Amino acid sequence: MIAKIQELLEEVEKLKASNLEEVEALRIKYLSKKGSLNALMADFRNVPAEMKKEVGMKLNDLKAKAQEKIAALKEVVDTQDCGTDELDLTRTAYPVSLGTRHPLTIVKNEIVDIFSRLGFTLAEGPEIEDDWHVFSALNFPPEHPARDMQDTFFIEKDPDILLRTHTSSIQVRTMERQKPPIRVICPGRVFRNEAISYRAHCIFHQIEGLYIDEGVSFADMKQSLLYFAKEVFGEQAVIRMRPSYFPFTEPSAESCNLCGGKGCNVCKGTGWLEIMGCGMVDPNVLKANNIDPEKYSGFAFGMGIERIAMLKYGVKDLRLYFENDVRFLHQFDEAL
Ligand code: 2NL
Repeated sequence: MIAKIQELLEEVEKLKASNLEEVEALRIKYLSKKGSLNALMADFRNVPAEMKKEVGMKLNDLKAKAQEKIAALKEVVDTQDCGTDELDLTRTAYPVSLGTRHPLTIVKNEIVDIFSRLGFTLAEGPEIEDDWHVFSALNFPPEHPARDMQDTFFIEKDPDILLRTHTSSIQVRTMERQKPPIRVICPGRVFRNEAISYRAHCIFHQIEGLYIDEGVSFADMKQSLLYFAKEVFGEQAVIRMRPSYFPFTEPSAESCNLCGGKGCNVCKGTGWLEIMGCGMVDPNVLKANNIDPEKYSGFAFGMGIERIAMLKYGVKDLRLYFENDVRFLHQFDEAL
């Protein structure tokens, strides 16, 4: 069997054709239902079990090479045909298949759009940052674990240059440039020193929002985030807030969305899914950014775009977002 495969392989490699009819004849001879490759495939049944793996691999290889060779011959003949006087008016005018938006881009655009309807404007910033914009201006104490090499990718030490671990640095840069009222929505890539698995990656995407003005309250935050949940997950969505902790907000909360399905394994039977973190901007953060905490207050929130996209589309493995396998990406054509 192996000798036969080898023989066919050599034969296939030497194939020649000078027009489309000849290519088609070769295709029928080798690749059609009654072709020589299928005949070999039928013999595969009689190969002893211990040889099946080796023979199977060789057979697959032969099939791939034969398909490749015949496609290459067709390509050559096709281009040659173009050189003749005969114009093929039946060929597609634009044989370019269009790409689609990445699911994370679709979800990011949707979130930006929802908050823009609440008066938030888009802001972006650099991925390579300094200590001030990522940690110090956000009330991270000097000994906070996020400042450690284990959690953050440092490019240089003293002074620290690092890859941003959250997009809050964009809001800090906004506060540098602009006096309140401030209402910004900040999407971007962030980087953390984490082992890659189905639920974690060292590069992922976040979107954060910040609203600062006179008299901004926790109730304003709750209502804005409820509007957001209804827009993303549907009118039936309800939220609840659970106390949480972030260095840059006080009080802080996790906003959870009620999951519709009974026995859903994402919510582990509790019925609630954490969708984002949020809170009232800590007065220390306002002070560090030259905003008077006696006059102004604000709320901020942050969420992982991968997480929202996972909940929205039921994607179970985060790594799919980064592999760019078109069989995965094309499933989001409809969502455009
Ligand atoms: C999460 C939590 C959060 C913020 C981000 C923030 C930014 C400034 C001031 C205060 Cl400039 N807060 N951002 C606040 C609360 C939560 O993110 O779980 N992110 C994925």
